[in-house]
Amino acid sequence: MKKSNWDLYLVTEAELSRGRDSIEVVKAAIAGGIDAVQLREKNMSLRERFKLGQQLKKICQKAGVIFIVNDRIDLALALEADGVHLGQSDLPALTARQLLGSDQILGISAHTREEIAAAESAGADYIGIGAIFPTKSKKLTENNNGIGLKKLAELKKMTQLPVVAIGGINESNVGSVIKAGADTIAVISALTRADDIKQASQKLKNTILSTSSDS
Ligand code: 3NM
Repeated sequence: MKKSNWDLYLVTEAELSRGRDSIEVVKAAIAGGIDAVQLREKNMSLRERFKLGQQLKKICQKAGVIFIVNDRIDLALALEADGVHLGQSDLPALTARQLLGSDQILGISAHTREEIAAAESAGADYIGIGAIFPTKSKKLTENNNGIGLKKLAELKKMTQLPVVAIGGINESNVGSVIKAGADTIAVISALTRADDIKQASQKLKNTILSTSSDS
């Protein structure tokens, strides 16, 4: 993936952060070693996300952490983010790539061989796969139990691109997700709901690194 290897990717959601704002959450998670941040905040207006994004981008940039915007290519461009993450109901990946140019990171959520192939040919930099396990952080449209590790491993074999796994991942199951083939782990609640976000980030990252070096 562009701009270094990512192990741990925090997706922000202030409503799931136990009263803490996403700036506090991101700062603590950066202190704990996360590699990338995605501005999500589904319940904020575009203007609110823009204002928060301006601050998060500065914090990430200073720390050398990748800053990605979820869903909205216009917001990613306005914030001069490092990239954008799009789902299958957002603007098409090819359009996003044309708007971004070649230097920015384009992440695409994909669930099938066809979606992975389309993302690849549009110039995606990584494939997002989820939800791996049940999650309360997002209403799942398909399998409420998550796709599971076997399906993750199958999808991983269909692409040369780095795979970012998301959905219900925490300290106790992250090793199995890495072993199933995930290159990067994305989480909301494992960090946003942690008592000590810095410590939780350190632990999760260490488990990812030690599992990766074993396999
Ligand atoms: N996307 P948690 S699952 C934001 O399946 C998101 O694409 C998913 O939150 C997908 O780490 C999900 O708390 C929620 O389970 C991730």
